[in-house]
Amino acid sequence: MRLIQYQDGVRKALAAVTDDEAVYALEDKDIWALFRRAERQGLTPLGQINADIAGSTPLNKEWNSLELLAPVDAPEVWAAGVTYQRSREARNYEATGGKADAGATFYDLVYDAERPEIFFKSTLARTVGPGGSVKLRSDSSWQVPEPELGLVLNEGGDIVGYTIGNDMSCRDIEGENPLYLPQAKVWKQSCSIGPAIRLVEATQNPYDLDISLRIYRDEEIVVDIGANTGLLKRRLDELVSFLKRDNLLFDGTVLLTGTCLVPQDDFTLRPNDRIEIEIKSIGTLMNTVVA
Ligand code: DO4
Ligand code: MG
Repeated sequence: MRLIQYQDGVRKALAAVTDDEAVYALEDKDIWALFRRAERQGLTPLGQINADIAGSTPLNKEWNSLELLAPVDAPEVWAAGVTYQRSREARNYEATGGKADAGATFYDLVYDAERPEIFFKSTLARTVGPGGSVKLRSDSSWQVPEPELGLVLNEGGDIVGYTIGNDMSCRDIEGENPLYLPQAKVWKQSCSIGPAIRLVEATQNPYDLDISLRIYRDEEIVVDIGANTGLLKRRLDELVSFLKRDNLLFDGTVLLTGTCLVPQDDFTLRPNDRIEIEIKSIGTLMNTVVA
């Protein structure tokens, strides 16, 4: 079971999407209202949704044809880095210009350290949803999407569901100096989340999700790669425990868990590229690139 938000006339609406892709409008204004209603009824969120949709009629529409919005209004998006060997290799390539004998880098150290890399990625105003445009920075010539599993947290730091995130990144800016990380990661429309949230209780195993990245340019596919979250070096609760330590979380804080997919090193995004990131049990997050 997944939850989506969509524009229904002038109002933002919440709906449940079943595993057979049927869409049921829900009465709650957002997932938090649904969770509170479930709690009052002594039900889990999934139990509440199943009770709501039993005997009701699904919308006569494919969910992807709705005007989808980010599935949660995330006040903040944080991100973990170098949580996959593939990211470690790519960061080392940027930082050393591809020299294999450069010695241990910060990235090698953080990959093995007890404390993970966690950085501030985005705010509500900087984050776009499915179908939205992600922007390129004007002062970078090496930019890529980073497809990541996203954890949707409540204010207590519990993982309530999983979504997909795109941690847009400038490889040249970060490679020049790791202290430039905030500029390599945070700008207007540099983060995207969606298209749905899969409820925790409806997720079999978050450590076994195939994730794929496709990039289309003039309708030709120019990047087509995939990996699996089973390659994650860390546990999800370990990442959350570092994020929430002495910190303030909100209902809807999203934590991206790092990328396992990096396009070939000579690839950079261009305006009008179409990015598709897919995790089958969540959906496909599609965004177009603008200058
Ligand atoms: O160190 C930079 C961040 C790496 C990152 O965003 C990732 O591994 O996904
Ligand atoms: Mg990343």
